[in-house]
Amino acid sequence: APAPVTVTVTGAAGQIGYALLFRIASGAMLGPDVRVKLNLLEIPQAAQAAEGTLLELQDCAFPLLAGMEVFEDPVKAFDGANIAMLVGARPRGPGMERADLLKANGGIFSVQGQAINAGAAADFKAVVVGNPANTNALIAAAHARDVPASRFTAMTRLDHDRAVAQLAAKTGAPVSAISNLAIWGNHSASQYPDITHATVSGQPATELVDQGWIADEFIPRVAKRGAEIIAVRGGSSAASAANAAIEHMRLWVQGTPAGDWTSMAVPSDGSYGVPAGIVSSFPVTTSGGDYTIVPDLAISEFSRARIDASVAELLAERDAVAELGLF
Ligand code: NAX
Repeated sequence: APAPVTVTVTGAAGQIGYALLFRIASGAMLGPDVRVKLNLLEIPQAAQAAEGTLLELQDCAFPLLAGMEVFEDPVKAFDGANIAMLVGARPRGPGMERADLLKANGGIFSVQGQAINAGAAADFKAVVVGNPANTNALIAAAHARDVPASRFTAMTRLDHDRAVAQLAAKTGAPVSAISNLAIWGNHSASQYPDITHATVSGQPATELVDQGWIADEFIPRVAKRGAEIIAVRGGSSAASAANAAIEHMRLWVQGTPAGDWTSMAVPSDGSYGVPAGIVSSFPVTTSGGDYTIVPDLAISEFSRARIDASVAELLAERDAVAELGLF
């Protein structure tokens, strides 16, 4: 049998980590024939809780789970890693300034970038879930000099799935009938969920909904869905975020279906006027473990303004971390 795939999960004792690990071990991410080894990275205060999760993983007797270990040292946790799910991050506390948040997370992701550089596998791939996800990916990539920056991506698949679900609910179509929806920009309230290329059972989505709904209901609902979940559930999105992280990586490794794409925040190559280097969400197709930004889409004036606004926010985040010496 081929060697198991080593998957490093940071923030393993957190709520997303708890929703993520069991599904990875069950084969939901890499497929029913691929054995996995789970490396759980946590901070010392949470390492014991992560050990408890290991006991539960053991009790599942997953046939695909070839090994598992908890680490507090990033260098050990990323040694030989093929895949990293970078979930652990410093949340914004009460009274915390934005610069403090960027600084705390910059500290985490620069150290992890260096650890990845030191020992990750040649086919290494990372998805950053921990916020500010796009900028954390930028920082990690900058500190992993020998790893192509393209291997550091950030998650906007949750936004993508939220948008698909809202469009399905509005049109009365099943989610499986919807394709070619895209998220552009930052994983933040400035993101642009774009249905101008989307189809519902083959029909252009823009023929089924009006512009007022798109601008005044759909876009804000998707962009602020995280806050809605907190308000209703009393806690931030966990299982849906874990599901999206699995989908992000599953599609990257196993490929997007013919005729459709996914949304991923990836280092820009200058496509669509997004300055090269910043990690911004695009529609991408994947094949053979590589991704390609979907080329040559027509961008409406409305779309252009929304993309530019979110990109401006990403540039401001980049400048802020550059000022802090983190990038
Ligand atoms: P939790 O606070 O439940 O868990 C975070 C875990 O990370 C904790 O166990 C903590 O000990 C650990 N951690 C902190 N620093 C670490 C480090 N240096 N190394 C390893 N582990 C470390 O948060 P949870 O709800 O699981 O959310 C995790 C992150 O996902 C947050 O940053 C959150 O903002 C972000 N989200 C991102 C989403 C996205 O779409 N990109 C959506 C969901 C989520 O809000």
